[in-house]
Amino acid sequence: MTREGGSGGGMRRCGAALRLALEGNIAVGKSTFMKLLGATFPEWHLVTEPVAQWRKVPARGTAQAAVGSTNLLQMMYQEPARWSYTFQTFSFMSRLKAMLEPVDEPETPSPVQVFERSIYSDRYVFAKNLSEAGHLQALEWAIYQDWHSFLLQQLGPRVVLHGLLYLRATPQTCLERLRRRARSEEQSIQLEYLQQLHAQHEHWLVEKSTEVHFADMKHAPVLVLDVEKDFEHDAAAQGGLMAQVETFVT
Ligand code: DGT
Repeated sequence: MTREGGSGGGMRRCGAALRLALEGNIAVGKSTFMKLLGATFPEWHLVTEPVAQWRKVPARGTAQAAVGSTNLLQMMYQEPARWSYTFQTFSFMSRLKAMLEPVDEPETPSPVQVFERSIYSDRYVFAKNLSEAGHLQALEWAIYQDWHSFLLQQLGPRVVLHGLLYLRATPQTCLERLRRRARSEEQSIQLEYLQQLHAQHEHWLVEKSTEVHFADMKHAPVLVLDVEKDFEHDAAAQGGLMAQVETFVT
């Protein structure tokens, strides 16, 4: 475990909830980890990723209206050059809405909020990678970055995260977990794609070589959690991971 960019005990912001994002490669185990967080810290507020929304985009006013919805996730994997920009606008918006939604009753504020992925991995992992792979045109990438920077600047404190939890495993291990869960849209995913996404996470969260354009997020502390060994059915491993998270937030 390494913790970078923060000093012990300095994360809590003047009474407001501590806001964290859970990051990591496809199929690394984020959903399982969210469930574990929920069981360990029942007073925390957890926001899962809106992947279901991307698989069922309401088709009002489109040619697909008759079937009721569109599977944008599938379209993005089948025809990345055509649908990546559309996908990134939709995934960004769903992530932003999740972040801006008021979550707490005023009398019972949760001490910690955890979001599964964020508007930051949207840009610094996925959109950046799609641009480098040639699936986002230079113009699309420029437009994406322009509105991303503008919106974050405008929203300021409302989109600041106080820390990032990075679940880390090798791309090979992620591929094995991905094949085991067999989500239909992901059948075409190859090891190379997971290697690219792994590298993007490492540049952003460990090497800090990705330029982050929002000043308040440049130095967000990162907790790197090694999940190479499967933790789903291993109580000791789960206890170790939760202890690291607890130390990170206190
Ligand atoms: P987990 O619980 O660690 O197994 O996580 P997953 O795989 O359920 O969740 P995630 O976020 O890694 O990805 C869900 C699917 O959506 C996966 O096929 C990757 C894709 N995806 C997620 N975010 C983005 C994005 O911003 N852009 C693109 N192009 N794909 C994304």
